[in-house]
Amino acid sequence: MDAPEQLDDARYVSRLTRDTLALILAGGQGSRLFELTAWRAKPSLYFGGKLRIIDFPLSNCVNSGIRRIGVLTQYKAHSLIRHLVHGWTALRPSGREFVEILPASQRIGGEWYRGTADAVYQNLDIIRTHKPGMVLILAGDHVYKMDYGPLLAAHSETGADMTVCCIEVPIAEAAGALGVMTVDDNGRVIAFDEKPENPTPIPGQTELCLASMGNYVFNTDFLYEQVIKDADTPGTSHDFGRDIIPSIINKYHVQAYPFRDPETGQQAYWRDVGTLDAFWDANMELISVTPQLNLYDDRWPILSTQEQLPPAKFVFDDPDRRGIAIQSMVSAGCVVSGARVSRSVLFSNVRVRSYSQIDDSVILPDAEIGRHCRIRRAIIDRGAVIAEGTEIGIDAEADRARGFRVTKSGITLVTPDMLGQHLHFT
Ligand code: ADQ
Ligand code: ADP
Repeated sequence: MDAPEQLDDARYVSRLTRDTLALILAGGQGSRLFELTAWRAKPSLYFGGKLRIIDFPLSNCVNSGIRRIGVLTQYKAHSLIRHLVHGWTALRPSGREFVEILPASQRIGGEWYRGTADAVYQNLDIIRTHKPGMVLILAGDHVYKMDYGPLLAAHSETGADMTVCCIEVPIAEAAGALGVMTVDDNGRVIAFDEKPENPTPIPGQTELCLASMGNYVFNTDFLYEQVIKDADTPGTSHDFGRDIIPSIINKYHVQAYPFRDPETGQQAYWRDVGTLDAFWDANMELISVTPQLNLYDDRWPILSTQEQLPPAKFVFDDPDRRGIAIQSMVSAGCVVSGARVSRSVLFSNVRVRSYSQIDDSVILPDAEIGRHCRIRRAIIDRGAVIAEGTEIGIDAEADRARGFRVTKSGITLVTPDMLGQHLHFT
């Protein structure tokens, strides 16, 4: 018979979540999002009408019972830090419960974070003060709902030194974009290639490979050893996927944890909104009748910081000027007056004026659409003021000629910079 103390450890996931420190890596650039990340880091990108991408890993932590969280920031962090300070860092801060911002600040030597492993290395003294039993390292730039409890339980049960979360993805999607692994019959990682051009398929499958989600569990002492060793190794890029995982799989126990939908056991929802098309698609998916990502599930709420705003308003004062939105998500503070919005996502405080029509578009907060505009298949960035009579997404060549960015699949991005406008803060 096990001693009661041991039984507790084995049985209660909450023991593990309480003993874990989560570090969310939020310093990445997101260069394939072009002007949408010209002034903000990818984790700070807006998503789903009310949220920012960082709200997903943060909410996942809180919902999983992990209440000690550090967010590592670097690239264009102003909007991200503002969001964290307004909403997250105020969450009952205490020694056992906090969201702490860990910006690159040349705390060791004169370098900014040289890579993901270096970002952790440069905060080792801070991590040590929290004395976690395990460290959960999370990418800050993916949209998904995941209970990290079963992951920590699996890590602890397999006795691994490190566990890598993985998901089955089409080979074409992973090629050059994601870390790809091969596992043995026990789920132990036996090969790992960072962003290979020709990913190794899952045995017996030709189309799918096992990709890393960029989420890792480490036993704390093992993490310390590895990042210290990496910091002193010449020629490394100080990256978990590129350097650390490939260097340890033969010597240590690295386990894969397949992320599946807990209810169906099938492929879970996980999106890397790394391109403008993926960003547009992922937002558009939400307006379908039953999207795979349910934002209305109060058992797993995605928390965020919200301004106090009045309700969305639809002004309909004359049969020619019907202010309506159909098959759309419209956030608080919006006013759709005498205009028609369909299959679109309107973030907070958007104004749409009379005789305009918006279809299949994602309109970020504070944008203003003047009268007689026609907008389709577009992303309008925060605060952009679209002048009366503007057409966007109708003629790609005309859009490009005006300096807008049109993707291969025909999504048009318009930002305040492209319109020669300076952001004003509301
Ligand atoms: P990428 O996402 O391409 O691949 P990377 O650019 O290192 O890897 O970003 C990982 C995370 O760290 C992101 O959330 C990013 O914001 C953040 N980040 C990047 N550089 C940082 C820095 N200097 N300081 C702080 N944070 C930083 C990784 C893995 C792959 C895996 C994919 C899944 O390397 O193996 O498949 O994530 O998307
Ligand atoms: P978000 O919309 O993500 O909240 P912010 O509006 O907070 O982003 O802007 C992010 C940062 O980028 C701020 O520091 C802001 O001053 C800066 N910024 C945005 N647009 C411009 C611009 N055109 N020129 C200079 N700085 C800009």
